[in-house]
Amino acid sequence: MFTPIGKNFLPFCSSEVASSIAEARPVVALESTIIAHGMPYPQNLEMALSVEKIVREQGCTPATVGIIQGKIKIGMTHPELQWLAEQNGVWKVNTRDIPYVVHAGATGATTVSATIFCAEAVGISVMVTGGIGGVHRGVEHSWDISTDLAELAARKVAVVCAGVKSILDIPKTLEYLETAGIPVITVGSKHFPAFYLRESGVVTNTWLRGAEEIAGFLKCTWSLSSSGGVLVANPIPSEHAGNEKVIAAAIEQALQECQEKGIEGKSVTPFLLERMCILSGGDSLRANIELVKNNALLGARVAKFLCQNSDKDLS
Ligand code: PSU
Ligand code: MN
Repeated sequence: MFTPIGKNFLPFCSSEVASSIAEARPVVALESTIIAHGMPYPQNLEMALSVEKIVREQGCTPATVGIIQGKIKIGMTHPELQWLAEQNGVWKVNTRDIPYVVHAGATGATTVSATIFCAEAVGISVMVTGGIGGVHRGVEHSWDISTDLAELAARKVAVVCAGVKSILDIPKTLEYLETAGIPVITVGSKHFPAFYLRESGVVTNTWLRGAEEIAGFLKCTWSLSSSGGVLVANPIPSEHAGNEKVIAAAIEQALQECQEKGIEGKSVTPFLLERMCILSGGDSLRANIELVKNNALLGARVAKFLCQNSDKDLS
C-alpha cells in the first residue's frame, strides 16, 4: 500500500539534525552540488568538512543535503560526504529531479533549489551556498533560467550566498528576483556582489549590517508573509577577492568555449566552473572556498539569532 509522506521529510534527517530540530536548536542547510559538480576532489571534500566545522563552532548543526542510492539525506555523514565527493557521474538534482533519482535508487547532489525544498520540509530556515543559479547570458535564445530562482520564491528559507557569478546575467537575475517578489539583502554595503568580486555594478538599496539585523529582518519578513525566501548576498572578504580583469577574461573565454562545444542545460554551470578554475590557475577555486566559508560563518550566526530571538514577535 502506498503511503504518501507528503511533506513529512523528518525521517530523512540524520539523528543529529532531527534532535536539533526537535529541540529548536539552530540548523544550517548546505547543498551538495557544490561538492559533486562545483569543485574537484579532494578540495571539494575539504571544503565540505571545513564548512560543517565552521557551522558547528557557532553552535549550530550542519545539514548537508543529498541523495544516496535513492535515499534523501538531510545531514549527510562523513562517509556519505566522502562517497559523494569521490564519485563521478552523480546526478545534479534540482527540485524536479528528486522523485526520479529517488525512484531510480540513484545517487545525487542537490542544487540550491532541491536543498531549500528539503530544508523547508523539515523547518530549516537558513541555507548556505557559494552562489545561486540565475538567469543565463543569452537567455533570449536559450530560455535558461535556474530553478533556484523559482524555488526561492516558494520556500521559506533564507539563502546566504556571495551573490551571482558573472557567468550569468546579473542585472536580469536581479530583475527576475524582483518580479518573483524575493527580497534581496546585501551585507555591509548596497552593492550586489559578483561572487569573486565584491561589487557587480548593480546597487540594491536594501542592505543590512550583519547577522543580528538579518535575523530580525527575516522574522519581520515571515511575520508579514508566511511563505517565500530571502536572498542574502554576502560579499567575498576583500583579501580573497579576485582581480576584475583576470576574472572577466576567464569568464569570457569559458563562455565562448561553452558555446563552441554546444554545452546546454544543467551541464552549463559545472562546465563553466571547471573551466574558470583551470583558466585562472586555481585562483577561482581558492576564492570559491573562502567565500563559502565566509557565508557559512554568517549563515550560522543568522540561524543562531533566529533561534535566540524566537520569543520576540512582531505580532
Ligand atoms: N553557482 C556557483 N557555484 C555552484 C552552483 C552555482 O557559483 O556550484 C551550483 C549550485 O548548486 C546551484 C546550481 O544551485 O549550480 C545551479 O545550477 P543550474 O544553473 O543548472 O540551475
Ligand atoms: Mn539551467
